[in-house]
Amino acid sequence: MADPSFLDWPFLDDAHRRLAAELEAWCESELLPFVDSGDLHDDLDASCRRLLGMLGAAGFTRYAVPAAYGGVHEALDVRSLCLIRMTLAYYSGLADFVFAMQGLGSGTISLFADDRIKARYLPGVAAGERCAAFALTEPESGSDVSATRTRAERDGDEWRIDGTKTYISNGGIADQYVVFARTGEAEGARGLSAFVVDADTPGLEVAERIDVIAPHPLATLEFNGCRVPAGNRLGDGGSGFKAAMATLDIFRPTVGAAALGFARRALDEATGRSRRRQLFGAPLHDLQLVQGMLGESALDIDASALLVFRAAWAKDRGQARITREAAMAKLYATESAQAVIDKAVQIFGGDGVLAGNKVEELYREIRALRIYEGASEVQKVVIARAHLAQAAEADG
Ligand code: COS
Repeated sequence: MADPSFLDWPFLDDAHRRLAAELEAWCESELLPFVDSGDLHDDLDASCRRLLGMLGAAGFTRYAVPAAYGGVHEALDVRSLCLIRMTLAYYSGLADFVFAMQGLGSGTISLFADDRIKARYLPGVAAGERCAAFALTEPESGSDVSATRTRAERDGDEWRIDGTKTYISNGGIADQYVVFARTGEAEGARGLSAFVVDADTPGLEVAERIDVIAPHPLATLEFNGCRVPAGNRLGDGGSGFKAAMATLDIFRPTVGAAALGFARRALDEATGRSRRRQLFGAPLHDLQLVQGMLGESALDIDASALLVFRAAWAKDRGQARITREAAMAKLYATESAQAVIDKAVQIFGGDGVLAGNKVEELYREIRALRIYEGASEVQKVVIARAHLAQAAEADG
């Protein structure tokens, strides 16, 4: 079992410790039997719906939404989101994915929509009855959000949306999408707006399902004359870029938390292997090179946890922007989890690359986290800009 001592750190309070214990027990009694049943990837869409139902019935999806609309905390509690992602990821990448998308997919609504839209879309997300998605990326704009080409034009009391979104998680199974489109208030970043679009809106089609190394529902969406009511715009016209960034600020630490969950599992697997496996007449962990790998991994895991829970705590205690802290948490936790998992595969030797071995699964699961919600290179730019801004401010 992974080291639980981080739960005593001052970033967390008793409610978090209770949540961690409750979730751990649920994972052992409910999630693990489902994951171990082995048919998780036979019908991916059905598994995701089943996991969503399970997470909803257990009350965990309520953490993805504010209390006024069926959630647990008055505002999204980032430490709870991180704890949940970290724990689910330890047991199942797919379970973590399903939970994460309820938060990211509805986050812009929670933060920026008016009460009527919140009341319409959030309670179903909290209950695990409506599946949410976040549609930002396009074929020509991933890291450069200001290059978004999808357009939304006002036509009477509706918006008409045209364009293509790709790599959309939950694409094809979501009930609702938060979509970012160019509304033309200005060039670049200042001319985008966010909308919520029901999945069954005429003019919205799933053009293609996308297969990736760690399978989860992913699709390209086409918007062709897709009309939504004027009231489905989230926030002011032209505020879409900032809304996307503010949403990502909250969810980037949770990506770090998921990476932490994968890394914790990998270290547990590697530790078990190094204690069981005999080499040169002694347990594998007697070899100093193996100790070096275990030591570096344990260090990386604690450093990641410190950055993840520092970012989450800063947001929860009311810091207006955690852009820098969130970028550091995501960057460090995802990059170091990749290294921890790679070492675990190495410690397993040939068995580590066998299809079906847990460390082989983790090796595939971790890769996308260094890319989605802002690639590692973007996080470095964000951190450097914040650093330079601080330096300029200090100089007056
Ligand atoms: N919160 C609120 N506002 C923010 C913000 C944040 N986190 N980050 C930037 N802004 C504001 C800026 O303050 C600026 O406001 P003003 O126009 O009033 O000055 C505006 O947004 C534009 O910011 P900036 O000039 O930094 O925009 P860039 O186009 O240079 O964007 C990066 C830079 C690369 C950092 C940004 O596009 C990004 O994070 N890209 C990655 C996107 C991503 O995560 N994609 C994955 C899709 S989801 S899987």
